[in-house]
Amino acid sequence: MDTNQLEQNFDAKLARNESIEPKDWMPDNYRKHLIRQISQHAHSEIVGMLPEGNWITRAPSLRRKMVLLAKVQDEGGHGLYLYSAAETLNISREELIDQLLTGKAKYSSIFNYPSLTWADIGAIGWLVDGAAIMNQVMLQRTSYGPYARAMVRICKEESFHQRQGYEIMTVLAKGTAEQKAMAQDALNRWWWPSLMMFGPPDEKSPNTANAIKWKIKRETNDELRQKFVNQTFPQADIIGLKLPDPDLKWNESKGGFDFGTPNWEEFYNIIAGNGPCNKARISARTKAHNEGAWVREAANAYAEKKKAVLA
Ligand code: BYC
Repeated sequence: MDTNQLEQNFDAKLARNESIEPKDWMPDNYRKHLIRQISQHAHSEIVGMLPEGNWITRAPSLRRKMVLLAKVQDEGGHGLYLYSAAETLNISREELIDQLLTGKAKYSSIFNYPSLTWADIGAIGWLVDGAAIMNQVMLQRTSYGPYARAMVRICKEESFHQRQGYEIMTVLAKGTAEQKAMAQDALNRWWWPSLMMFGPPDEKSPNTANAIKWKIKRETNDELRQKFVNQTFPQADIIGLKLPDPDLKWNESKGGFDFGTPNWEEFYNIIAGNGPCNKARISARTKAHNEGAWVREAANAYAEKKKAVLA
């Protein structure tokens, strides 16, 4: 088949909502787009372990510590499913990790903020995992099969993460005046960065048009951000916290909230590597990678030996 026919087949598959699988023909730009998005997603999962890992030794009770440990381990697992999905697109794990550590690949802006108090762990679970699920639910129907399948399990685990965060916030918000103030302070600091997780406004998003055309994304950055605001307002209200946005107002005609504009200058500064924790995050990942070299060597040696025995 010539390229025209291959492209027609590819488009017809997408039109029938059939998934594209690793051995199927796909346009080179589709492959590149997916490698970029899936690997950035994988990097976000493993860098996302850092701000929360920061609180494992200081969790306020054994129960809290066990739950947080389980959550942080889940994030590591998500990274693994996603790196594996990216590898099916013909790129090696080494190359992907190298792109992260040398700053060629991005990871979510949200993980470049510090986690200052225990309430931040509640806010991260509630808002950051909440925003992640909002995005990932649609990704269960993304057009690339391995990515969609990874998302199914990730979404189930993220729902647990969101609930554990909301539960922490609920307990603090109903506790002493000091605890409630701590919860409100965490909400104030994490709210706007959570809205930025969805990416720049649609008219400033260079990748959205292709993502929608290829059914990689089923909803745009702005559509998802709007849904997230609509969902989160009542959750804050129920536990007596206030979203830190003076422009937040119910708009009957659109059936959703109007809300203020995130500080996009801060966002672009962070994704350029200049946020409060960018350097610390990459240096922690580099250290972990270097210290894990012997594990990779041992695993590879075992794999080689097994191959030789089976040959
Ligand atoms: N942070 O054209 P656009 C999680 C970049 S949660 C950093 O709109 P796209 C977790 C974008 O990459 C987070 N960079 O891009 C939760 C692009 O630059 P490049 C992970 C961002 O791809 C709790 C440029 O800005 N979730 O894992 O259509 C605990 C223009 O943007 C961000 C996902 O990754 C950002 N927030 O949309 C632990 C979901 N936003 O690549 C872990 C999958 C934009 O051209 N990813 N940029 O140099 C996506 O849905 C999309 O890739 C995005 C961006 C919504 C993130």
